[in-house]
Amino acid sequence: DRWRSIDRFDFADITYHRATDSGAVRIAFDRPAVRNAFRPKTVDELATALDHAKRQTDVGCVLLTGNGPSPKDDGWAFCSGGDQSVRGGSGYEYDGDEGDSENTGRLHILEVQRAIRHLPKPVVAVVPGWAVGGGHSLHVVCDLTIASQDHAKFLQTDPDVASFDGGFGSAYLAKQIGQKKAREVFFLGKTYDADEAAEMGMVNEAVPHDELEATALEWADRINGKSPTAIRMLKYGFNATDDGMVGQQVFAGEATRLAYMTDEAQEGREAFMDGRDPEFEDAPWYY
Ligand code: 1HA
Repeated sequence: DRWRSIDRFDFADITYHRATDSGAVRIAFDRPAVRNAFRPKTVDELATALDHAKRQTDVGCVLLTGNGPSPKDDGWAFCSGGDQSVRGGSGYEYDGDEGDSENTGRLHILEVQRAIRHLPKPVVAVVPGWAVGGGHSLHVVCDLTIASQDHAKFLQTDPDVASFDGGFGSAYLAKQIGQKKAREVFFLGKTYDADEAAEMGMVNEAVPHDELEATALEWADRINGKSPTAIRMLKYGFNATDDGMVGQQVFAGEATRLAYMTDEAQEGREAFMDGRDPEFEDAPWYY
């Protein structure tokens, strides 16, 4: 009862909730029978929910998780990556007439990775069970990860199914846990529990399963208690060194927003609108 459903989107593959008493939203994969594998429709819905969450100026934290347990065998999952049953010749395909009219194979979970990366607020991966393949990469790209000590399992199967996330899923993982360990994750395909993943540095905290969501909400509350501008600038600052010109662009965009709030910026705009030369004499050259 700390959550109310956001029903306006009529999602089928995810659930989307807003905390009743804080600025947190909860986006959850809702395909527990297939360990929360994503198909193109799932990815579209995720993108829509993330975009909505981005636009809520009173929301400071997104919790990304997986619903469970599975009705089949009570198994828990965060996400098991791309749904292999709809993988076609060039990517993951819509069934029936949903989605693209051309219905080319899609790999647009990468767009969701970028949405998470660029979201102007922290995204916390809340991992109740399996985080596998493209699901593992999603937790990697999230700002923080909290995992169930009882059920969370981290596994990279990409090379088993002839797939590879050569971007955030591997290269950014190496920044988190080191090159040797990241190569072990992909090349050996071992399974790690929450405590091992925390020890490696790709999970922030392992907690008992029944404390997982409460702890995640507590983290969201902590984040929501901080300065939105400071958190946003920090997130983009952390990203910038790894994101090249795009990282600089995103960070600089926020600097531009701050600059727009100054008297100088008002004067620049007003001078143009008045058809006169701008007067910046009163603007200090800060040092
Ligand atoms: O790498 C990428 C990409 C890279 C670049 C750009 C885009 C990318 C997009 C996607 C991906 C990928 O995600 S590739 C990696 C795809 N995922 C996998 O290879 C994981 C496949 N699943 C498993 O290895 C295992 O199922 C598991 C470790 C997650 C769980 O094992 P467990 O607990 O023994 O359960 P299991 O019995 O295997 O699974 C339960 C049910 O869920 C099974 O169905 P059932 O027999 O009950 O009918 C199983 O088939 C189904 N299932 C699990 N994972 C998937 C799945 N069905 C479809 N796709 C899945 N990924």
